[in-house]
Amino acid sequence: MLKSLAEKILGSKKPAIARGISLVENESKQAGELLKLLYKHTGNAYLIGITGPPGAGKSTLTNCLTKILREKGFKVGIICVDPTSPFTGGALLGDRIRMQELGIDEDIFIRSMATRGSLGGLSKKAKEASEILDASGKDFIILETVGVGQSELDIAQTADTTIVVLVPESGDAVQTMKAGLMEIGDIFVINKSDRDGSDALGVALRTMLHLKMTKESDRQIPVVKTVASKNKNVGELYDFIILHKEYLMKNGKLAKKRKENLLKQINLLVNNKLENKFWTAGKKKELEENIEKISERELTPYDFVDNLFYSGN
Ligand SMILES: Nc1nc2c(ncn2[C@@H]2O[C@H](COP(=O)(O)OP(=O)(O)O)[C@@H](O)[C@H]2O)c(=O)[nH]1
Ligand SMILES: [Mg+2]
Repeated sequence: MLKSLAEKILGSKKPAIARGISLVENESKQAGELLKLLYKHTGNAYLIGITGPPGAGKSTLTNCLTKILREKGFKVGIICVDPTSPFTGGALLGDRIRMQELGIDEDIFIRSMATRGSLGGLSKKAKEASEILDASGKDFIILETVGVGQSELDIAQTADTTIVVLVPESGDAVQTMKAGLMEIGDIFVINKSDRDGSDALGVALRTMLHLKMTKESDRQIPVVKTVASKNKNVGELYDFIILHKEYLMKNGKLAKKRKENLLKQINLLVNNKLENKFWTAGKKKELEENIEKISERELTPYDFVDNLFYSGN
């Protein structure tokens, strides 16, 4: 059963890809088995992360980029993780229409993972979903995430090229730094540059990036001004993505980056497994029974945890 699903995914069958991603999303036991069957067929897709504040134009940019990638003959997978504007349920009408437009193309697979599970879980699921798309033969996978919390940063960091999207009204560059976005961007986009303030943001960003570059990188991080809603300058953004890809592929940087990501992924898998194994029903019950005592200072959390490790439960 799973074997035939895996084969259909490898054959790029849309319903099979959808089913595979659903297994991952629902944290089904079969998901792990499916990912094992697919793993040796992954590693061929190039992962683009697009992150930034809600409403910055990430989805609009993703659409423009996808069109360019399709014109070049590439197959594209898209995963959107946006808890602030879920596609389903209370979805934005524009987003839904765009998804339908792209979804018609046999060689585009688009999926939103906004509504289920905890955020921490979402980054793991998004990574797993991208493995399914990778195995299905997509050349490029775009991971669109809202850059507001750590887990979104985690998702962005699993990408080969991370694009940080800012808008003039999203405030000054200092805020970007605070949100940790400065650290993860391989390319910066100032979208909505049809609005006031984009020049000032551009200057501030370039100054900060220049300082950063002299400290830690041999590559100048580009800043691209776009108007995604008018498809302006997205071609330039595409060129910068390809340049970054070539930069990484020279000197084995891409392999090194992916290996580092693998180490992080394995660490997470171990932590998850340990945690699940550790918290047996008996141990959960012990915690429930003792939390009052600990809270009343009759028992220290340290002794409690020490005992928990040696209890037979
Ligand atoms: N003025 C202007 N509006 C834009 C631009 N790009 C996107 N928008 C609009 O901004 C809104 C939010 O865009 P969306 O792509 O959904 O943002 P996301 O939340 O980052 O995915 C939509 O109404 C878009 O039409 C732009 O470059 N200029
Ligand atoms: Mg969006």
